[in-house]
Amino acid sequence: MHLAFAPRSILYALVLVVATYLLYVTFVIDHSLESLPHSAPPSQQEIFPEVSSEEWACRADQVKQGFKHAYHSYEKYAAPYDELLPITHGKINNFNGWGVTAFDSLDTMLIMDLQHEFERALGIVARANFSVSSDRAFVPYFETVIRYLGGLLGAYALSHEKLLLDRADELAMILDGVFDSASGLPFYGVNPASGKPEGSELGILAEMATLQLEYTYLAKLTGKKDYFNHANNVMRTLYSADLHETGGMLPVIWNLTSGTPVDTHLSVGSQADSTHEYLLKQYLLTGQTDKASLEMYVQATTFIITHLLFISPKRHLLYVTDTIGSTYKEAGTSMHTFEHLSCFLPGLLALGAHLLPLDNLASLGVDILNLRGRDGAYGHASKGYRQLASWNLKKVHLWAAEGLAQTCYLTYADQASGLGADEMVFGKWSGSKAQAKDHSYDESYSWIRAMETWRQSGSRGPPPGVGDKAPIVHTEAEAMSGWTKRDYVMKKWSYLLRPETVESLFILWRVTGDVKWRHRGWKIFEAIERETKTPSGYGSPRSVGRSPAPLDDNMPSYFLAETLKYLYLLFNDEELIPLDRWVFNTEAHPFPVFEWTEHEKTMFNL
Ligand code: DMJ
Repeated sequence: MHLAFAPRSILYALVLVVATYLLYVTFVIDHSLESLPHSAPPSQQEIFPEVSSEEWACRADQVKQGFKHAYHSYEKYAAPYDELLPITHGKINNFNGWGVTAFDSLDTMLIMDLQHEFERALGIVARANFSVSSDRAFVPYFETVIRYLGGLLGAYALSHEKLLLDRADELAMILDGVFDSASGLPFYGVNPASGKPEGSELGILAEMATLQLEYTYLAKLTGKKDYFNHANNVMRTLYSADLHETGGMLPVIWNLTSGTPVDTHLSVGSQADSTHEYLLKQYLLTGQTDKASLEMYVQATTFIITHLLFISPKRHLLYVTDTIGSTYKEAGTSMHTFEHLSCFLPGLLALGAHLLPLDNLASLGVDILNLRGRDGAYGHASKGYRQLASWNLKKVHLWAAEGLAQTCYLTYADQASGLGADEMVFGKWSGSKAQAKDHSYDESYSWIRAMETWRQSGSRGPPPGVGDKAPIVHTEAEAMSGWTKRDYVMKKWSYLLRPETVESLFILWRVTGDVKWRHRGWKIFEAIERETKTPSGYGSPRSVGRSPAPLDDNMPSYFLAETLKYLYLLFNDEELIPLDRWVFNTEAHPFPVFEWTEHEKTMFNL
């Protein structure tokens, strides 16, 4: 039959077939990772020049000079206010008005051997009045703990300066009213004068469960049982929570009266990050004795590895994301956003792989299929636990760490400014509800699935997502013109002087000894110097896609507490703060690993 004479319905049918085929080619074949291990882009190692140990020492010194520039500017224009406004030479009280930059910087000064700055900062610490002005009725608990209390304790650990411990003890007592909930989990804030707690019955995971390291160390130093109990109560509450709905992962929102989770939104980045971090670090701080923390860490990382790690379509970049939804089914739906905040994860995984017998957890009495005595029964997630149980966990954690750290670094190296954006979206993700319900995308790009295919193929190449990749540099205009070869688009363009990526580079350098992590850190420091330095401090680039980058007028205290500290430690050859003897709190304040004495065990009912 000649086509021209075909009935209209046959023509429609043909058009339909062709259109379906085109859609299939665009959305299904393009998404399929069946051939992922074989089609992985070849490893494209960046070539870095030989650098002598004298040169690394000189680089460490340049970071120290950068710190001096930032802190001297703070002293000149802002102290004893909280933070410096580095463009207008101004000052701001945005964290209680007690001089947060001075408190947060104390132990960085000690590590960098800046004795004069330390002595001057002690004056600010001594004079700080732990109250609030009448226009602010309360202090935010989480930030006060990680920056002020953590800063005092880290500096005490390194100096044994009595004033620091006295003030830490005084501050913790002033904050104590925050625990006045039925569950004993802390409220959002507290009025330091009246002790009255502030905030709703609903708590955010990171804000209510990031105190264990600070309070446990403070209990060790003071012998006070109350501090121990606060930390212990948080850990026991997390441990006894029913997490079937979320596959064993701690969700973001909790009820402070009942001490139970109330949603299924899962995050590795904002609102959750430091709680996952403290599961491992609490175990390490207490001389590897708190088995409940270890089990929770294995559980959280198992869920993350099997449900929240994905690999991008063309460059095969490994990334970690969050989920949306209010039921478990939806909770399995990934958003494919990737936050700068999540870039602490590669460092954490590398630290755990380095210090834990992950390839022989049985030696510690831990069974991945029977975590918390629950027989691995985590609904839809159980398959993931069984899947991971068949792998060498030490290797998998280290591979994930290397792949994620490589991606975190590339999100800097890909930009015109050489700095990393605060948030990106990976893949062909539209963010629409319809796509959220389409699980085929998640299945196609799941890292653990790609790993299974890689294992079955017997490939000798690196696992999917692991191995070096070349940067693809785009200007802001290019990056805004739609989907690019980079596999991701920007969601938040700013670089807020954050530490997470250099933190992970530092840990990977210490753990693997591979100098590429140091070189990458140096490139980032060069970009910080080039793009963010002002005559009076360092500003925060509004768009990483531009060079020179337009700057916002703020210099967060964590830039001195964390970003510059980790960069200094990365370049310094002296192995200061060995990872097996010190644990960094989430604001990079180092606490020494310890063991409980028999007397303490009796006192704390251990
Ligand atoms: C820091 O204050 C801490 O690391 C916190 O846990 C979250 N991130 C900020 C800096 O990005």
